[in-house]
Amino acid sequence: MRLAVLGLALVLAGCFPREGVPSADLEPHAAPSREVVVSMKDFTFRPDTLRIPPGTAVVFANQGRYPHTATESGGLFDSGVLAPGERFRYTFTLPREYSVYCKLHPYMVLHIMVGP
Ligand SMILES: [Cu+2]
Repeated sequence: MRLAVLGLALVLAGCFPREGVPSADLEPHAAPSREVVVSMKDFTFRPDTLRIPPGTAVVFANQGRYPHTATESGGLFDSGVLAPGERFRYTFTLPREYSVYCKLHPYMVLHIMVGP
């Protein structure tokens, strides 16, 4: 029991800034960043529908065994060919609906709704 209390105290102590080191004031206006991973595997985007707040970064991760692309249908972005294991990241800022597909397998489609 005493060890557990000591452990907790150490964990709590680690949460407080060290003397002389600025902490939370470094970036007072920075919004918390958010990231969502979409996997490209078995010829589908997973998940295939996303609802995210503006400012969210989506990481398209090819976790399959074949190359894929993450291409926005309106030409906003195109990952180029992603080999297995490669990733592409895009931050969605404008609130609207987006359609992302794979150029190599156009039946692979992902719908993204950016909004509150
Ligand atoms: Cu593909």
